[in-house]
Amino acid sequence: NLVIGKLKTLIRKYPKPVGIVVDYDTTGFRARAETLPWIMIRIGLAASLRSKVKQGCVGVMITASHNPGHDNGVKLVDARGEMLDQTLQVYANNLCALDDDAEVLWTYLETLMIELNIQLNDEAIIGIAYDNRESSPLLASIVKRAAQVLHTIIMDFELMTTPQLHYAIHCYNDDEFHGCFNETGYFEKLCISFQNLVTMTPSDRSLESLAIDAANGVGAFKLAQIRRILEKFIPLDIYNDGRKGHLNEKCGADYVKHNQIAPDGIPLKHYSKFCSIDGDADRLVYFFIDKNSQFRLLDGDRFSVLFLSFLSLKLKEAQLFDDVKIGVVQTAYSNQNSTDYIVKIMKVPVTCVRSGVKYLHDKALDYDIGIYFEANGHGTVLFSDDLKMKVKAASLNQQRTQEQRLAANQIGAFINLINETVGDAIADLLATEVILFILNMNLDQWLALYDDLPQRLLKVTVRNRTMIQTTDAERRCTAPAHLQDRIDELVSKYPSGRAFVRPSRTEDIVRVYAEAATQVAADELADEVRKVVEELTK
Ligand code: 16G
Ligand code: ZN
Repeated sequence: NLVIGKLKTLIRKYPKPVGIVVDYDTTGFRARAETLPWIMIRIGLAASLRSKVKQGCVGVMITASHNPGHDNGVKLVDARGEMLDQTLQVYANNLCALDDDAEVLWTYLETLMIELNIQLNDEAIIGIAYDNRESSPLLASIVKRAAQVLHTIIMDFELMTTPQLHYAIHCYNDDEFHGCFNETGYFEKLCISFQNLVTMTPSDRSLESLAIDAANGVGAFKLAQIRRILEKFIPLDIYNDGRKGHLNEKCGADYVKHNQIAPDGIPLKHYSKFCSIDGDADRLVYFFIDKNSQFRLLDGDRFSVLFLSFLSLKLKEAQLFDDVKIGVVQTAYSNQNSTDYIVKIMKVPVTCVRSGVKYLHDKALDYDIGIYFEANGHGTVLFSDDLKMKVKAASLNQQRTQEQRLAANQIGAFINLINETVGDAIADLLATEVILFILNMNLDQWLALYDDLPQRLLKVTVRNRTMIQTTDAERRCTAPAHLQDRIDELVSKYPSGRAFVRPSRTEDIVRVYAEAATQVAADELADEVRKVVEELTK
């Protein structure tokens, strides 16, 4: 059997370390790069089977996002450009759990093929991309060789951001694109929509320079292309551009959000607005230094509010607002004041779901316009086909006033600018810039829309984090007994208090989150909750 022979060669070259256990969930695998080659064999096989089942192209992204440069990881992108379906997660995990033996793997693959009603010779096609880590090309080549064992066509996209790959897979499988994707198409989509939005807006102002911290990641190389194309419209100055600094080291969206400080490597004095993206360019945060020399952060919640403000205004101007179901999706980490602003001031519904992009994305599909952002800066906007048609019709309808048609055109161009497949830091930053331009707002004014409640996030190490179980979008605990009652009791002592506890899915720890009217109170509440968690998990 040829397949077994080829698998044997791969396994011999990249053996599975003894006793290792891994878990693929919606966030993919992530670990020290040198521990990953054997996993890439399983990923290549799983991706190939998935493609045969879906009769479409699936994607494999090699990246560890905001983790340090010595780590790496892998994520599968499903045939519509979205995150992986749950059943495939099970297969990927099963493949990893099996003995490191070609015959054992093959037996399982055969069972799966019968179960999934596919054949070894069925067509399979996968697109592989990677970020700029040193370990990435080798890991990608292992995925490729393993997939080829199951007769798979490979599209080698090489260096790309995670959202670019999602978009590429979407295009490949969408009839409208005739199964083709090239990077120029992606850049054109973003830049042309951006230019359209700027030129169609009557204004004698021009866009101010934006200083971008690119985390020394793959985004820097892609942004350099966008910068050239958009030169005449907006000066984009790229720092931490991967030429000397280390990936995600004292820079990038996660570092800035987590530590609430400016990244290294960016001249703070020279600009009035800054943003940071993460290592694979799917997260974005903005920041600036205010007149009191204070660092001020604009995180994911702020994008929800800004995008919503823009879209509701334009829907109203286009006389479309009343026909459209618009909603925002957040997680428990979203600041309560952002939720209150959206619900009470903007009168738009907010749904809270458990953290993990997939859960936000799925919920956002319930709306004509579903805006979702995690507080960490990952998010996008989804538009229903029906909404797209209405907007198009409104922009062409000669019976409408010029103002109404302009607003519809602006919404149309905005839809085109957004990467609907997944949060895309580059698309999101262009969207943010153009909204600020159209609404004539600076970062101060954006920040002043509402004040964040002070918050505190703590990590608690416990014996076994699975002892903590949650419900209600991770906002309440169902185990261990009495934990929730004790948290409720503590929270009731603090004005505007809110706190929750959840086990992390990416680290072996429990996270405690608290909010209250003052920073001292938020710190104290978080600390008291931490003590209760420690006591009840002993
Ligand atoms: C992953 C998720 C992110 C989530 C985080 C929670 C994706 C692509 N990423 O990074 O959305 O916020 O996990 O991590 O789904 P935690 O369970 O350690 O708090
Ligand atoms: Zn990322």
